[in-house]
Amino acid sequence: MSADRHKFPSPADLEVVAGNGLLHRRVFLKTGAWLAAGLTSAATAETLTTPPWMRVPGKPFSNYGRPSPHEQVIRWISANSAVPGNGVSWTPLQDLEGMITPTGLHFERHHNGVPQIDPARHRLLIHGLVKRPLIFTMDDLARYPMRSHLIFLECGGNSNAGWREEPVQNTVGGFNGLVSCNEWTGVPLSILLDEAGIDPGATWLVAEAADAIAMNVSLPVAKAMDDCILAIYQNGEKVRPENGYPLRLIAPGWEGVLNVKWLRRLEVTTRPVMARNETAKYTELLPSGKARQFTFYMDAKSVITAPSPGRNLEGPGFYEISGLAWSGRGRIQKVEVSADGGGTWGEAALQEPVLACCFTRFRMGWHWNGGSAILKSRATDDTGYVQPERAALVAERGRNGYFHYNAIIAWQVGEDGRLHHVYA
Ligand SMILES: Nc1nc2c(c(=O)[nH]1)N[C@H]1C(S)=C(S)[C@@H](COP(=O)(O)O)O[C@H]1N2
Ligand SMILES: [Mo]
Repeated sequence: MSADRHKFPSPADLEVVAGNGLLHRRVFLKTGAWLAAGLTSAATAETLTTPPWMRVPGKPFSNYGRPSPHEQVIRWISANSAVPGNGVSWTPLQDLEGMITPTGLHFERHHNGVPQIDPARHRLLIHGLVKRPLIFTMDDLARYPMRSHLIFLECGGNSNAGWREEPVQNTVGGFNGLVSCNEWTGVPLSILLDEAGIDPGATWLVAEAADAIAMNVSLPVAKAMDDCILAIYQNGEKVRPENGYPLRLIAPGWEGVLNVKWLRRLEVTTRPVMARNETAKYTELLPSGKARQFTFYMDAKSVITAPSPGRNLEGPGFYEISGLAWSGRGRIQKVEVSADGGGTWGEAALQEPVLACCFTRFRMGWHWNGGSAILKSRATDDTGYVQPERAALVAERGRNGYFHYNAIIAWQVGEDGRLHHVYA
């Protein structure tokens, strides 16, 4: 970047919408503003030399594409060294743009490793309170009508470091990367349940997996009939082994744990099974002494991915603040951004498409004057729910929290352009 960057023009002709230099979203329509900001240096014909790769023919075709060797974006893994199949890997949200997570960078949470399933030997059983128990091969399932959902999937434990007394210092992905957004395609669960003929008194399903712990959870029949699918495809190709190959339950907008991977059995019943992942885990004591259980929905949340810790500023001037917002209860209605720690807010531009239970990319122009600043983003969904400040979340949920951390996240910008996570 040229030193011209520092000779930024007065932002007088740009509409400032909130304190500390936040610009109206119309700034994106005025491309001239970015040129005037000195992002481009003087162009002459000599600047374009002939690089070595223009002097020889390029490489031949490949059977399966891979990222450029110059791009080394990876999932960061944290697993139990004694049981390496138990742990997580985080999506590097700080390195990604747009709304789709590349399949190979979808976060992972396994309780007992990735089973190596032969699809020819995999079966799905639907039984319990049904007229006709059914068993399906993958070939059987492939003959049913399918539907796609472009949805985020978030672990209920995502961002749990936010509950700590001291703000965790990590990248956006290392802190919040147990969330990803993919297109999932498969058979609507309602079709299969209708075929089996569920007893009208049945209220729950127990979903069980073909991994080495036979992981299971309970799912209300109402959700199963509403919008769940049994996914066979992920971003257009067969579901990846680590994400549930060959068959995965998708429960849009609900905690990751409900989205059972390597699905092999659905038992229709009248009560939850009280599995480990709905009793010992995912149940939390509130200040009132009551416990929250079956907190299925992932509430509205947002995070600024650029700039962010590790993606620091290179000096005063114009920047685009960009981030992700999502809600398990519906569409994102607006995202507000603050550069003065929440004193004043401006509305960010939402990139289309804005879909229910899906990542929404937001963008906001910012003229950083080089002083210290605190950046925040605040999502509102179409139910009217507003992402809470941290103090409000802690007041409501107490100090026993581990799951469902969705508070507003604050990045402190120092005069050196470096960013840190703060509680502010
Ligand atoms: N069979 C099975 N399904 C599972 C899990 C698991 O360990 N085994 N983990 C659950 C949890 S806690 C989460 S957050 C999501 C993670 O999905 P992913 O690994 O595709 O990101 O899968 C859920 N489904
Ligand atoms: Mo999870």
